[in-house]
Amino acid sequence: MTDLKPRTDWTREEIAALYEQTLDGLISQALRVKQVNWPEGKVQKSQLLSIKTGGCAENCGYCSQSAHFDTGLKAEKLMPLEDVVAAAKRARDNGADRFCMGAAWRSLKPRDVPKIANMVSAVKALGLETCVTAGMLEEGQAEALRDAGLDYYNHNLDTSREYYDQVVSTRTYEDRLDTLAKARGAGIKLCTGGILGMGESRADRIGLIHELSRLSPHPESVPINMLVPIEGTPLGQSAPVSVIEMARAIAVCRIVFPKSWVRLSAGRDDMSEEGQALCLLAGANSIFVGDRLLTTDNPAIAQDEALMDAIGLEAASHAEMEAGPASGKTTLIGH
Ligand code: SAM
Ligand code: DTB
Ligand code: SF4
Repeated sequence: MTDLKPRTDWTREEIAALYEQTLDGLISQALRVKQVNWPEGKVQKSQLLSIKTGGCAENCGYCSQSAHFDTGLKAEKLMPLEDVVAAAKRARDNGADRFCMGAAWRSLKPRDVPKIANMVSAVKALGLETCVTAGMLEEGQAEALRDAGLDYYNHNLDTSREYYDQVVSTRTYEDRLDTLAKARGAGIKLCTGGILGMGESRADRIGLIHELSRLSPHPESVPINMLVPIEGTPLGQSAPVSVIEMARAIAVCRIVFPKSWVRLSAGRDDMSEEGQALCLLAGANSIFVGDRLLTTDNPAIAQDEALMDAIGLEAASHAEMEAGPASGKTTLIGH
């Protein structure tokens, strides 16, 4: 370990070597990185709200909200501002520090930008960090959202470049990278990660982490989702991924993204307490709280509190969250 900047020049082979070592070797390496960069070891809490549900033009094979599949989900209009604010207040009461507003859109329409901007400003005024995920961005839209107070834009790469067309065919990997560049260009922090359990190989998981590691600077937030299988979608019958594989991917992310929040995202409701504990011990330092994600369930707050107590993990305060990783020290692994 040396004091150097997070690396954006990882090779796939180096990431594969991290991923494929023994689990105790991998986790102990991830823990060293965590201790240097996140000495407080606190867990950041985000809460999601689906502000525009269903009827999406994209055909993401995992998603309950695509208009291409019959998942039984009713499409809804954009939620009124006051309902969003009320939900954000509840999230703050739940101890969340970041509020993530998700819209089932292929891309953000010019007419919706002022509406989303108003939501961002109102949520920011509650003292919460703001995050939006609303599909592809066009020129100038990221700047408008930034000016409204947007901290993060979520836009997941989901899987490797090679496996991408097995998951979605209505857009390309390059489209995804282009929107990430637009958000970054406006000075918005990036939240981007992927999903495990879509029938991809381990090489695809390594490929995803490699693509994410090439983003410079690194995404500030890296969500790792376990597929929540949705009946009626092409991926609804996928074989579940093991929690040990989730822990491996998270530990590799901890090492490769030493200064990013690595989130154990969707899928916790299908995991045992022990499984979640393993992923947190492997280096995840962020979770979604509240009993709903976008359209599926998440563990209840009381359950999460019991889990945190059992492991002895504390929630990060707003100030600690804004301060981010320990300054001055950076960890370089692999040299
Ligand atoms: N439409 C926007 C987009 O695709 O960027 C935002 C909403 S979309 C639901 C946000 C992310 O949630 C997806 O990129 C995907 O990674 C994750 N996601 C969606 N459905 C999921 C599922 N069933 N299981 C796990 N993750 C899922
Ligand atoms: C992310 O990586 N996962 C979140 C958030 N970012 C937008 C969404 C998870 C959605 C899980 C399925 C659902 O609730 O519809
Ligand atoms: Fe639409 Fe996003 Fe769902 Fe894809 S993941 S179908 S873009 S809401």
